Amino acid sequence: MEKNNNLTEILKHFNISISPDSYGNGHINDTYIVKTNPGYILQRINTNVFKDPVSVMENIKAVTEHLRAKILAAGGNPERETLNLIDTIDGKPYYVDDNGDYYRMYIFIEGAKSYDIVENPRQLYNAAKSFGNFQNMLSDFPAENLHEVIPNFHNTVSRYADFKKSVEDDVAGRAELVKDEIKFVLDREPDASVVVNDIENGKIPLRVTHNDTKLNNVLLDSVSGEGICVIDLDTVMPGSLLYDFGDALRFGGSSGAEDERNLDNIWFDLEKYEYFTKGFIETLPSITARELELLPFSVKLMTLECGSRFLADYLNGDVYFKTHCEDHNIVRARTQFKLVADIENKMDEMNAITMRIYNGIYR
Ligand code: ADP
Ligand code: GN1
Ligand code: MG
Repeated sequence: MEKNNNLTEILKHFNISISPDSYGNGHINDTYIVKTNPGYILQRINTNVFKDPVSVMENIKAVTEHLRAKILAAGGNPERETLNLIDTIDGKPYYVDDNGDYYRMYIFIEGAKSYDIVENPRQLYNAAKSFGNFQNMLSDFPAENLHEVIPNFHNTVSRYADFKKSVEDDVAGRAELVKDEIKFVLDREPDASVVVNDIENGKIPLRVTHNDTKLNNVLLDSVSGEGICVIDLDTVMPGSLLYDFGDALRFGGSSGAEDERNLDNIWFDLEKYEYFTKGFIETLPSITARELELLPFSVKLMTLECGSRFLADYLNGDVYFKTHCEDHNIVRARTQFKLVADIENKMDEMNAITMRIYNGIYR
């Protein structure tokens, strides 16, 4: 829930004297637009999700400095192609108020938009190139310098353990209402260990990844549609390329909104899969044979993970994701499970599309 802090007072610490307006549709932080010229984005970091906000800010500072140097070296515009933190009047990259809330400010990137729903598949091609390029730019970032701000964020094995605990505890007394959905998740437990095991035994490389590659976490140019800037850098941590690929298509490959109530409107769209996959593979020639093989599976895995997280939050009484109605989390979980079932049916086609794209580019 949004807090009623005095944001005008907060902004004075960034040397700004107007009041901001709520902005965007993120599920985690409170985001505000500051309509000055140039404009800014003010965010209150969600410290229920990010228990150690100082580590989050250290990660973001280090990552954005690294990206800035890469963008400059490539002749780009770092004020548009990466996030830029604005310091407080005390010279710090964030402000802590009397309640212990953490605020940060970024330059507002003009002439670009994020999308909560895909309007045409070309957007996925462009977003994929941005996410792929983001990984490329971070390929020489010293991963050991990153704090693991949410431990085991995409560890699907430990996500299953968390899920089972939520079912057992049933703190909101809702488990009886969603027995079918719980069974859907539990039936697929063997999937959870595939990527995690391969990372552990060295068959899949750890890379510095974004870990939250929703379409609304990339800004596309309002005129050309080209990918401009990858945003929402809170979860940049060591991870697998498969997490970024799978999570992007979980959201971008759907025929409808993440919280669509009419499940007849939800299916997995192979055309969208094709566009995103092309942009991603094209940009990431370093992809290994095992990663390539698991691309289609990763979409199922990340969709299952996200659905189980929405369902767990429903069982926990809606304490993690922002919700706008009483059943929001279960509505979201159901779209994810509908997608998982459809992806399972389309796995052969997804494998064929992937190999056709790869062979078309690299063979
Ligand atoms: P959350 O972690 O809650 O998802 P985000 O960092 O993704 O928050 O921000 C929410 C939304 O605000 C984004 O989807 C995007 O539309 C917008 N936004 C965030 N940062 C910027 C920026 N620097 N310039 C323009 N828009 C931004
Ligand atoms: C959250 O912050 P946002 O809205 O981009 C969540 C992701 C989920 C996503 C589901 C830190 O992303 O992991 O996939 O919601 N971020 C965090 O829409 O938990
Ligand atoms: Mg976001």
